[in-house]
Amino acid sequence: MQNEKILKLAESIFEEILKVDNKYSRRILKTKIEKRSIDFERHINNIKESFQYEEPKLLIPVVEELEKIKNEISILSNGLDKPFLLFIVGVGNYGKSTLLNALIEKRMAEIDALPKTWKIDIFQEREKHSLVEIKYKKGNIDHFNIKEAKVFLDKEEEKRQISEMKVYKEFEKRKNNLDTIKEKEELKKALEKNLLYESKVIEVNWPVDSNDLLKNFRLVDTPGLVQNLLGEVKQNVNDYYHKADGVLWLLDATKISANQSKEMLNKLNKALKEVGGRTDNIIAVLNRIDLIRKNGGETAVNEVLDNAEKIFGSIFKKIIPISAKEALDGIENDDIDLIEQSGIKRLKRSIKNKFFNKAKEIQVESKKTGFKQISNNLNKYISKYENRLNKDNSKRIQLKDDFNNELKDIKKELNQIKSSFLNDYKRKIKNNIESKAKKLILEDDSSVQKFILKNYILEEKYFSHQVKKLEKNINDKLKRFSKFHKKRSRFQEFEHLGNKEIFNEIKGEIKINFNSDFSDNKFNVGISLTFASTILFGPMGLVLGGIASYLGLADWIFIKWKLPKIKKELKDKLINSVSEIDNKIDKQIKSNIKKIEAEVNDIRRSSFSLLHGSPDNVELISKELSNIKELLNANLNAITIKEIILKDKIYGGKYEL
Ligand SMILES: Nc1nc2c(ncn2[C@@H]2O[C@H](COP(=O)(O)OP(=O)(O)OP(=O)(O)O)[C@@H](O)[C@H]2O)c(=O)[nH]1
Ligand SMILES: [Mg+2]
Repeated sequence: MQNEKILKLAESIFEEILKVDNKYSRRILKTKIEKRSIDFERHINNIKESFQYEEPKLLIPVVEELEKIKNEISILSNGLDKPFLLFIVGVGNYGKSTLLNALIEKRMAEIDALPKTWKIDIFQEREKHSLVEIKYKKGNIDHFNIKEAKVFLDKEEEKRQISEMKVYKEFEKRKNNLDTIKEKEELKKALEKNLLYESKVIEVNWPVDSNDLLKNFRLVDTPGLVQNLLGEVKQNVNDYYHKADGVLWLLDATKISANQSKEMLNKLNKALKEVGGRTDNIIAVLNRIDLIRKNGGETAVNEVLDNAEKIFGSIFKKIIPISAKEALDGIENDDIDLIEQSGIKRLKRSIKNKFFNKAKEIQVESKKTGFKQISNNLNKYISKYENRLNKDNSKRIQLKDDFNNELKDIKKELNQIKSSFLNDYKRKIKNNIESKAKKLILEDDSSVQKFILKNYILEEKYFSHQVKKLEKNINDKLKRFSKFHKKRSRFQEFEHLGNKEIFNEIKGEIKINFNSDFSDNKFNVGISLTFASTILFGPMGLVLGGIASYLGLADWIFIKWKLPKIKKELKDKLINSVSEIDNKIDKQIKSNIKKIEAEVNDIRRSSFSLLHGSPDNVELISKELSNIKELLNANLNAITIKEIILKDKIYGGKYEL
């Protein structure tokens, strides 16, 4: 009891220390994030090492995403040493870029430009040099001068747009050949995956001449609602919001309408929820106030502001009305009155008041939230892949079991078919020998003998026909079996699109082209050939040679003494031949089945490997993914007394306060 009390007291004292000394908590947070980043990398490398020689189509993007996130985590942690990162966010084209330009006092962010979703642009105080810094997903960095950077980024954007167009065109061209919505969705995904240009750039840092604000803040322009060519409206805020220390949330004054208040609030709540629901680091900005003023003067301005506060007051404590356009125009034309009227000064004051004094504290909190958000997103991403991996892996095991069982069954079935045919044949021929051998030996013309043997005893024509039927039956069964198992054993990235012809056409999509109808194999158990050579032209025929020497003997001796011998000879030959045939056919069936077995096993294994890497590594990959999830989920909160006591254990003894 006593101990617990002391522990609690110490803990609360420590929390106090953390509150007082921000630097301290930043260091702890940094150390924690960095340590996690190292572990993270180790797990990623373990996964990567498992598929050195393969390029598993579904796993590679996971690894790439993990690497990107690892890089983002380190950007996040490094951000703790940098000026406060202020994002300008808004779900429509409400003037974000215009406001950014007004705040940096220079027209740098493009106004009325197509929003770019694939990177974030950070505007910050010019340091020693004025080079633009471009950061890539993998963590590497390039430096360009402003002109070069613009050319480079424009090219990236152009590639993106051309590829979007391509996706759109291909989709339009192919969609009508598909029946279900799922197929269409998969086609979209397949086309995007194969044709969409993904820039490697994730962040661009633009150097700007310093001003009051930029001494302490870095500003970020973001795209608003984005509608892509396939008609999907996407709000990508979630992709970058975790990076923000603070946010200017733009609202459009011309869109504030008291009778749509519920709808507007719901929309905003939805957007906020997507970015973690945090509002304490947001300043709400009501833009385009000049248009309201122009139409209705100050009364209208006050009314709109009142309405905005009524609608959003539960979320934003304060809403600041401005005209970004007037601010920018004022700055560019040195029009002090216009600047004054625009409201930008008040906004700047609010930014300073809200963020400046507590900047470091807010930053620590924001980075923690950011880390949580990254973790949540990545968790979802990993879980989605894990589900697919588990599903495919169980399917693989099930397929293998099923196939092995069915192999036994088909072997048995073919064996039965073959045996029953040969048994019937034996019985029938034995009867023929019994009833017709006499006729054979009473004939002295060898060509007639041959005729009798062929047509009456061996019933050559009839059995040739029967054998052909048998052969076809067995071949067909093998073919069907092979086709069925090859087809179902193949794993495919896009399950619904299946083997649709349309999909195979997508360039570069299928590297190993499994024959699409799986009927390449011509099975041949070679029964008719084996049969003909062994029975019809073989040993049975040789018996005829022996018959000739009996000629000339008295009929009664011949019949009484020789006939049984001939019969026995024929029957023996028959039994031998049939068992020889039996063996030969058996061998043929077995070798065909073995071939099917090898092919099916190969299709199952290699198509699985194409998606997930070798089946032997599934366990390792699952383990590493859950390690990563665990790492992400672990609490990042400020250090607790427990952690201090156990610091050697937790930080491997290297941790220093
Ligand atoms: N009247 C008026 N127009 C504005 C104001 N702010 C921006 N605009 C205009 O609104 C249009 C869109 O402005 P942007 O700054 O490009 O808007 P954005 O939010 O960056 O848009 P996206 O990047 O497309 O999401 C431009 O034509 C601006 O001139 C304002 O305060 N008043
Ligand atoms: Mg913009």
